[in-house]
Amino acid sequence: MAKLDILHFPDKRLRTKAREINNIDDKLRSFIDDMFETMYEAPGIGLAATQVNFHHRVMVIDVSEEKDQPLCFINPVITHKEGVELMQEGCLSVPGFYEDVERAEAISVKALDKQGEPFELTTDGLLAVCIQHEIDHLDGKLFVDYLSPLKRNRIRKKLERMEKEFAAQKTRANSTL
Ligand code: GNR
Ligand code: NI
Repeated sequence: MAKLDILHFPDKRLRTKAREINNIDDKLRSFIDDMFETMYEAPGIGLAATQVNFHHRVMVIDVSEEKDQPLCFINPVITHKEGVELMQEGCLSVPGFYEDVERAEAISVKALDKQGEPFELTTDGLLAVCIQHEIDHLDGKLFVDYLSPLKRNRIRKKLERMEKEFAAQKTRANSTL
């Protein structure tokens, strides 16, 4: 098992459209285990492969209180949407920012599980929001895209500044080794 590095907005790689997966093998399953480890450690309730620079359609979610209900979706497709709902969202690729986003209130989604078995799920609430958020990642989309350009640019500038500060700190740490 290994913890993976998470890309941060405005990294261009987060804009990549992920490809369909047509081969579900042990190598992919081991990568999925790494995704779960990365998500639980973060901690987050979901993680899309795009966020860890793997541009294939796979995502993991666990919205349970006890963190004992792991869900894995391969090639997820939303087959039905109903209603609208506003929910405050955050994202591991946009650390420290939380904003209201409008999403479908209830959805049905079909996907393949880790064994390659097809399943379909109808849900609402946080799980429905999270599924829509993760599928957006696989399409190169982020929750900040739903905000005004003004808000999005403010977030981008703050994160760019933090990233620079972080890089400078790493350089200082290395030069004292
Ligand atoms: O951990 C996360 N919390 C969250 C809260 C509200 C709506 C969506 C999310 S997903 C996020 C983890 C993440 O960035 N997944 O891509
Ligand atoms: Ni996210």
